Parts: sequence; C-alpha cells; structure tokens
Amino acid sequence: MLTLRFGQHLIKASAVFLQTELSFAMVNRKPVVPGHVLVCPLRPVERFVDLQPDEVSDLFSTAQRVAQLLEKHLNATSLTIAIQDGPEAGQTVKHVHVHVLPRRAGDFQRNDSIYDELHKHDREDEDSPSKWRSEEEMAAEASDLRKQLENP
Ligand code: AMW
Repeated sequence: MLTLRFGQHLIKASAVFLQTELSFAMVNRKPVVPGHVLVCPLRPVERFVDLQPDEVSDLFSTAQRVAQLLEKHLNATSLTIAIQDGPEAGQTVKHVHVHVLPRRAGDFQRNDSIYDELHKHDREDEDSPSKWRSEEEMAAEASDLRKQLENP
C-alpha cells in the first residue's frame, strides 16, 4: 500500500495506522482535539447510504477498534464518534468518514461545542495549508498508534 484515496486527497501510507479488508483509519491533518482520527471505507463513496452492508459492518467494527485504542492509549475517558453525512451536515470531503475524537473532562467549556468545532474546522474560510500539521508529525502519530495496535 503506497497511497489510499480519501475523496479528492491521496493519503500517504505513513498517515494510515490501520487497514482492514474494506476500511482504513488515518490521522487528521487538522485535528479538533488531540487524537482526532478518521475511519473510512476503502471504496471512495460519498454518502453513508452508498455503502454495502459488508462495508458498513467493517467500517463500524474498525471504528470500534479505533475507539478502544484511543480511549486506552490517549487517556481519554469518553469519545465523540460522528459522521457528517452530506454538505448540509458539514461534510467537506466526498468520501464517507467516521470521526473519532477522544474526550476528556473540561476539554470544552460547553460540552457540545465540539460539534460546532467539527462543523467549522475544515470549512474553506477556516482551513488553509498553513494550519495543517506536517507530514512528519502525522507520520509520528500514526506510527505510535500502529505500535499500540501491535502491542495492546
Ligand atoms: W468532514 O468535514 O468532510 O466530516 O471532515 C473531513 C476531515 O478530513 C477533517 O477533519 C479534515 O481535517 C480531514 N482531512 C481532510 N483532508 C485530509 C488529508 N489530506 N489528510 C488528513 N486529514 C484530512
């Protein structure tokens, strides 16, 4: 695996920390909270209803595995798990993706503000290459998560 497709983006293998038969999980170039990652189907379909039942099953099993990993290894006590399905719901990349966000006490003054952040963090007027993390930083995070998966 050299690159994977995520909508219009080509994702380097270094940013991917888990691949299954039908899904993959990768680190985020502009995380809303530390450890905010994405779980995607390998097939680049736009909407949740476009997935076949075996893809839904694999996507959610993978999201569950990733959720367990993040909560344990990033000292989170809860998780926000979300799909922005369609442009009016805040979807910017036309490829289904499950956001998994580790949560900790007091991370937002108003708990549900995370949804506002999720909605706006990658909107065109908020997003620019200068706000993205470096390839090296993303590769280091993915490598750490890969190691944690290998040695639970
Ligand atoms: W959506 O607003 O479509 O629900 O979320 C898209 C997510 O994908 C955002 O969290 C954004 O930061 C992330 N993202 C977009 N492009 C890339 C990329 N090339 N590599 C990693 N994350 C990306």
